[in-house]
Amino acid sequence: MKIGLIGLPNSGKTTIFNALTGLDAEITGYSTQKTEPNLGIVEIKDKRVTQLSEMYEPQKTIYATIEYIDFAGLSAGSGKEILSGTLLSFAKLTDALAIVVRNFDDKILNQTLGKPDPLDDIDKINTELIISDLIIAERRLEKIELSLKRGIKENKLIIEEKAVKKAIESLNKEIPIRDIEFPSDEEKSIRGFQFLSQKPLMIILNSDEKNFRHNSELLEKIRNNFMVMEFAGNFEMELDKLSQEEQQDFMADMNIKESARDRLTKFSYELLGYISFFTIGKDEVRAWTIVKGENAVDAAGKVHSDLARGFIRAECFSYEDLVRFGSEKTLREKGLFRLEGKNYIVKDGDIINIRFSV
Ligand SMILES: Nc1nc2c(ncn2[C@@H]2O[C@H](COP(=O)(O)OP(=O)(O)O)[C@@H](O)[C@H]2O)c(=O)[nH]1
Ligand SMILES: [Mg+2]
Repeated sequence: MKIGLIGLPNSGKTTIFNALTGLDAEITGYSTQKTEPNLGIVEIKDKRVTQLSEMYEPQKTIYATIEYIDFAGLSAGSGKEILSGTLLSFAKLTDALAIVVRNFDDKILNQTLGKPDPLDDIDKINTELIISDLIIAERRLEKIELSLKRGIKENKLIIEEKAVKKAIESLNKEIPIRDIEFPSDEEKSIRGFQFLSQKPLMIILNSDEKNFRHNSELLEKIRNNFMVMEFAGNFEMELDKLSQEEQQDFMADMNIKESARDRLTKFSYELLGYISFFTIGKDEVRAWTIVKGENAVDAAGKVHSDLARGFIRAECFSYEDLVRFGSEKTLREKGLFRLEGKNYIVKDGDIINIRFSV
């Protein structure tokens, strides 16, 4: 899963990126010369995977990962193409975007940018995303219309024209593409554009150590429109550099129950509707990510396209049951070891082995 951190300059994107990845990317401190994004991959230390690894002692244990992309150079109101080509190409690769907003006082930032105004900043960034999409959509519409004028009356093109027009109409009213309901053929026709305002979006309120946990009113307001979580960016970045023990002490002081990394992981799964299933064996114990509602064939396809193509049955039991009863043998005796067909909807924590033949 790939999450892109975007936001106004000096909102704390890189600080939060460091807190999430444990990396040490340069904090620009008021200047934003850098335009290359920072990239960091984090293993999701799902305790269930660790436990399965202890039980099966495989040669390899593979956790799911989240990749964070910290974008520099997105600034509001520049009036031209805000996202440069490189940035846009990276942003397109993301599964979701997280807008980092400044909710901390800083003498110099207060003088140059004004006092923190999270709601206004969220508006500004959303407008930027909408403008970026509008430029792309309008360009595409011109091309489509040109083709239609030249007499190319392909059905595909006509469907796409409808979708793009709908998108432009909403964007002009500042409605993100995410909020438009397209018939599935229209949705498919524009999927390739990877419109930014279509991506699942969350807000990270980057608060001061001092006001952290005292922003419930503000959070409520943001929550009216977006999924939001609060970080104490600087504090949590520093925290990551300490020993495990010290971290625990400081977190207890701040009444933080889980690390920034763990909180954002859970939150991202929720935002994207993702769940986990596992494959086990002597060679490998591995976590896989799937969208809630996907079936056994979809799960098979995550592991290998051959498994989906030649799918026969899924042997399946739950992690909870395995831990409760201790062995696959007992699960079989209890009837908890199931054989599921193509339409079986995968549940979080399922342990799956695909029977297939190609
Ligand atoms: N007080 C405070 N300052 C922060 C916090 N997060 C970032 N900063 C400061 O804000 C400035 C910009 O941070 P940076 O992470 O480089 O922002 P970016 O431009 O969005 O990547 C730096 O001087 C940071 O030290 C925070 O949570 N609290
Ligand atoms: Mg930065």
